[in-house]
Amino acid sequence: MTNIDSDNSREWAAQAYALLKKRQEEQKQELQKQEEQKQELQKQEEQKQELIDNTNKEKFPGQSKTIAETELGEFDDNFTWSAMVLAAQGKKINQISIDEIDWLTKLRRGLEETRKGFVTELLDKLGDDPLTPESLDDLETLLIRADVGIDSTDKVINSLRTKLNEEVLGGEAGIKFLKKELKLIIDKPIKNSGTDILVPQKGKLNVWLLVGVNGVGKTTTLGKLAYLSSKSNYKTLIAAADTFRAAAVEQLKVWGDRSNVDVISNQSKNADPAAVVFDAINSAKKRNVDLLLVDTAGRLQTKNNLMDELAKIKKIIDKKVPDAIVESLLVLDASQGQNGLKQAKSFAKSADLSGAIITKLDGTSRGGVSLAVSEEVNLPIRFIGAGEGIKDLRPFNSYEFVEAMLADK
Ligand SMILES: Nc1nc2c(ncn2[C@@H]2O[C@H](COP(=O)(O)OP(=O)(O)OP(=O)(O)O)[C@@H](O)[C@H]2O)c(=O)[nH]1
Ligand SMILES: [Mg+2]
Repeated sequence: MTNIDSDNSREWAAQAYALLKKRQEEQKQELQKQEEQKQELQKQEEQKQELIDNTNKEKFPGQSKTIAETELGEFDDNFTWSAMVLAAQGKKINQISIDEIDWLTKLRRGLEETRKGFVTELLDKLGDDPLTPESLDDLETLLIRADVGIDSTDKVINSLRTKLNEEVLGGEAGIKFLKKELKLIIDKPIKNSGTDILVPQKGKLNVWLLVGVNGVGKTTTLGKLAYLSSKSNYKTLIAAADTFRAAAVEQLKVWGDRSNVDVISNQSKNADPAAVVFDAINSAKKRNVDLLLVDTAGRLQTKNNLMDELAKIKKIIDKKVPDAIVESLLVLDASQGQNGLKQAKSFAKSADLSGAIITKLDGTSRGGVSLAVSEEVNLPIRFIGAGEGIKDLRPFNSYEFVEAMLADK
């Protein structure tokens, strides 16, 4: 990546910042103008109708549902770093958005604890000296401590060792090589899947099942996905197939409401999750839906029940829409570290998974578990979540992830 300390980089970032600031001002003015026009129209309508009733509110819907625009923060080191990460991926100055900068800042901040665990320590240990076999031993310990997993760690350390036999590596070159190796590990299952970024295929019904143990963030992630999907103009629908937890439907409806996406549910006690999915598919077909997001239960009486239920849901989908594109996405809470990895392995054995979503990357020291999931469970990571807000989920980008995990400042 470009060195963010260089004058050129700062100058580039400063220009990007000025451009975003200007764009934000223009947007604010435009919004204000629209708001004034709306109010003016509303006033005229009210004057026309002697009877002022609630119908006026219905004519101007959506105000409470509008998700606030992200505010441009300070021009600081976070901004410069984020702008540089985007620039290194070929983004031009006028292609950068505040949302992207905001996300990268969050990701970098979120991975701070993971980073503190090893990069900072590693850099302290290395200083400017070349890497030695002893520093590799330190690195090995640090990687294991960051929950990168034994297999991934072995792979990285072996590559570094081979490299050290060939040439002398200084601290900075060592970090660069390390980033490359970590990226290779995360990218492998993504490359193998043949799909770099998971998006719904147009013209077909796409069904994404969110599965995982209780409390990992399935419902929250589904809410964020509904927002991303509808914002990207995919016709989206939610199926509330967690019928085990009483409050699950209400929780989903709140998310559905925020992104204007309907929720298909059955509130009767002990409703059959597969029956909810059945209804949702009918509805999806009628409405020409692109993406049906299915929330599933994280806890049932026994683990076998959970797997049986998922199998039943899948069977219904296969039967009703054999040409649907089905994705079973395992949601994993990064803060659970190796425990999360165990869950992933056990789910992968019983449920036919096609990808993983890593959540709660904000404020955990165990972000390295993402590498273990890629290496040991061979699952492509599709999205990552770093916060409880509706915008705190993004398609997974291995370059950004590794840069954030190893950012040296
Ligand atoms: N900090 C943080 N919290 C999150 C994130 N994703 C989810 N959460 C929180 O984790 C808690 C559990 O989230 P849910 O979405 O209800 O988890 P679930 O997997 O649906 O849980 P069950 O339905 O009980 O199985 C909630 O308090 C969420 O706000 C995240 O990326 N960051
Ligand atoms: Mg849930």
